[in-house]
Amino acid sequence: MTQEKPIWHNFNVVVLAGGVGGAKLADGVARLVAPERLTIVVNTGDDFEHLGLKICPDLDTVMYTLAGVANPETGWGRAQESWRVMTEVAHLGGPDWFRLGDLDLATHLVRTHLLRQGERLTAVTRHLCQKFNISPAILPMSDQSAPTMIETDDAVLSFQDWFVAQRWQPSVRRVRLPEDVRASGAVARALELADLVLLAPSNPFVSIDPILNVYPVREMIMDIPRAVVAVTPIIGGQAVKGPAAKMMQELGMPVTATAVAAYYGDLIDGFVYDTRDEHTVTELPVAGLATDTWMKDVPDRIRLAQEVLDFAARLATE
Ligand code: FO1
Repeated sequence: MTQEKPIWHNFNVVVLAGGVGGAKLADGVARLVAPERLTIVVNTGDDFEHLGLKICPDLDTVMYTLAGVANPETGWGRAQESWRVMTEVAHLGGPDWFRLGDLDLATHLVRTHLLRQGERLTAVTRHLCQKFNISPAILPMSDQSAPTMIETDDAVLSFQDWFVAQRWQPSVRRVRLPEDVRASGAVARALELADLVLLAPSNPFVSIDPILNVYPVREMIMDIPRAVVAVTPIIGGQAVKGPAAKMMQELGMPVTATAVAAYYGDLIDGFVYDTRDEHTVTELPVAGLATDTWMKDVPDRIRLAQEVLDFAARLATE
């Protein structure tokens, strides 16, 4: 008996992802969907220049996670890392608040080198992914710089200043996204062909919104795919890691999965939330799937990806 092909077998899938949580679901999807049918569009609002290097944290987190070389404790940076350069940078009085390991530095050096030669970020990312033997397309949301700024009670902070230097403690009044950023041609083409779009369990405000803010991503997602499904970043009223829950409070939202679904509004056809939150999910504005959304290991990533793809494909073929 041949293995029954899943209904999404011939679907083109686009995943919108930001940091660690998004990378884990993207990894699960990449283990199930044929590489030529999968595109991962990644937030670059966290990118910044540091020590003369162009740092792209979310692109690197997705790339390292799919390559199986991400640091398992932090989720960002490399596994089996060493810190000789950063230690010496500190001895020489350089900035060491943003921790760059020796292996990770190689990525930033090569990326910066290729960008200085005039290559676009999309091509540089493709080059790096080839070196890491990653087959699905990992695309920056844009080839333009699109810095996310964080408006707090006292100041407007750059993203990494707020997130790392100040450990995301200053309360957020507003997330400021740039006005005039355009999607790359590769992102537009992927969305034109998309049957399913998955919003990964990333921070809605600083990982997913920056991607939707790039013209014309939101408009294309409203029009084209047969189903759009978001996965909750909130489990049991908490964020798995990072500032999502704290930001929801500061932005005046209830810290619930339902509030995330309502936030995405009519952009999505379906919402995947955690069974731990089932008791709080009353009337959901879209189709809902309750499951264990906590990805502790690779089998979890694959299981969740399978359930999300099945759910999205059912919505697309109803
Ligand atoms: N996050 C931290 O909290 N502290 C760090 O020192 C740090 C270094 C770092 C280096 C490379 C990289 O790709 C990510 C790094 N991150 C660090 C995480 C990063 O700030 C976040 O991953 C994203 O910007 C938000 O998802």
